[in-house]
Amino acid sequence: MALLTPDDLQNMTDALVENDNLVCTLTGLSLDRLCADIYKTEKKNEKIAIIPVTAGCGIIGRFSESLLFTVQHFGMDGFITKNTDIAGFYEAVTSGADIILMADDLAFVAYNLKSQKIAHNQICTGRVYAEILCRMPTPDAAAKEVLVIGLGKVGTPALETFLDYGYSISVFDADSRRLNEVVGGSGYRCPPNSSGKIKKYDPNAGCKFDKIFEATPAADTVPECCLTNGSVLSTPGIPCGLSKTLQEKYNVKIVQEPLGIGTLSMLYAVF
Ligand code: NAD
Ligand code: 2YG
Ligand code: MG
Repeated sequence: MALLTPDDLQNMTDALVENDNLVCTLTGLSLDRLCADIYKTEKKNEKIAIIPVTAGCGIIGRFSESLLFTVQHFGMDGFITKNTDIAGFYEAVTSGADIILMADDLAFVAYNLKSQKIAHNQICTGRVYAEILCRMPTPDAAAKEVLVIGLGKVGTPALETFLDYGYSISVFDADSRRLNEVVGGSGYRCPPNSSGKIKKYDPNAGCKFDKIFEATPAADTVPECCLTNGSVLSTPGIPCGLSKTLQEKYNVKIVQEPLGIGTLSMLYAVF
């Protein structure tokens, strides 16, 4: 998994605020209300402990601080434990935390100590970025088309959301084995493709997409031929898959932020 760097998080506070405004313009809901509606949950003054974890590649500068900003920005009570790892877990529990947030190199989870609900960042991130596109008004039902680029641990759960909303999904992944698995409806976490709703993206077919989802660790993954004026790109992928030149040429609106949107989705999943 590509790990975040302190540089990725340098502007996350501004990015979270800007993305909240953009999501509100696109969907009519703030991120907070959107997540409440996705999971049908509400916050109830939960105390959220953020535990820095030293395992593997260790503490990432600005990671815990960005989580705390997210928690407080959306009106929740949070703190970063003074201790790390297991001592941090003990501190969180004995300080009366209701929910803990913690990440090592393989998993970033939210765990509700009272209800025992648990949420995984990759699943919740895929879901919320997909929901943003699904909740944008579509002129007619027949036009429920989306292009999904990147079919990994974030892109795959997004497919389920698009299927739930009745989308026809064009997919692309640089790994042809993964692409074939997903189109065939088999393999790791693949939603069944029984109704033929998931097809390979064919760049030669001339299809343009108003809605594009991207979750890859690569740049320049969104090809010019899929863009139309005013396309919306909802992308957790870091770095951004769309070049500045193409963004400006097609007036593409981009929902992208490195940590906070996915974290809010995780919290509502465990409220
Ligand atoms: P992953 O490795 O599980 O999946 C990435 C997929 O992208 C793979 O299937 C890979 O074959 C494909 N891919 C790689 N290069 C490609 C290219 N040039 N064109 C098309 N497909 C390509 O990774 P993941 O866990 O799904 O994460 C995807 C991205 O999302 C990463 O950049 C990760 O850091 C980021 N991420 C962001 C957030 C957030 O909150 N913004 C949260 C989680 C993950
Ligand atoms: O506590 C710390 O500071 C570190 N142990 C955090 C490690 C997080 C590693 N995970 C990632 O970098 C991400 N790919 C997952 C975070 C989701 C947002 N992109
Ligand atoms: Mg990318």
